[in-house]
Amino acid sequence: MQFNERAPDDAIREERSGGFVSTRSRLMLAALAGLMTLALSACGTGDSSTPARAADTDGPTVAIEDLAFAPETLTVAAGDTVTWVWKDGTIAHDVAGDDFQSEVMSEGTFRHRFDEPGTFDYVCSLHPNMTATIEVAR
Ligand SMILES: [Cu+2]
Repeated sequence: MQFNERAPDDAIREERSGGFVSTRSRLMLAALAGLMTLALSACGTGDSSTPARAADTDGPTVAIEDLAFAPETLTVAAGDTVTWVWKDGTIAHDVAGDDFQSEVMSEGTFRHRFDEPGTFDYVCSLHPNMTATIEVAR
């Protein structure tokens, strides 16, 4: 009777009051299991159709690795906070824009909120060929 342990209590009670034929019970349990699977997959679909919620939680991110910013161009919405994550071992970098500037460092993160729509170019001041852009959409 292992399947009983996995069924909700309500389902078990219903089964016991309504029937006594074990085959019928098993069929109903199978049907219940099918419904639960459907419900679970419906939930999964709902989650994946709302990526904006996950983005709100985690925020847009730029990795600093291999002497480059990745992605080189990142598009965000006005009001988004971008997080740069240092992932280049012991190589030090910074994030230098017109109105945002991180420390020179080799680990950790830097965050800046972009309130105004526009195109914001920035570089690493230690490696001027490390150029990248934040595009802030409306
Ligand atoms: Cu650099």
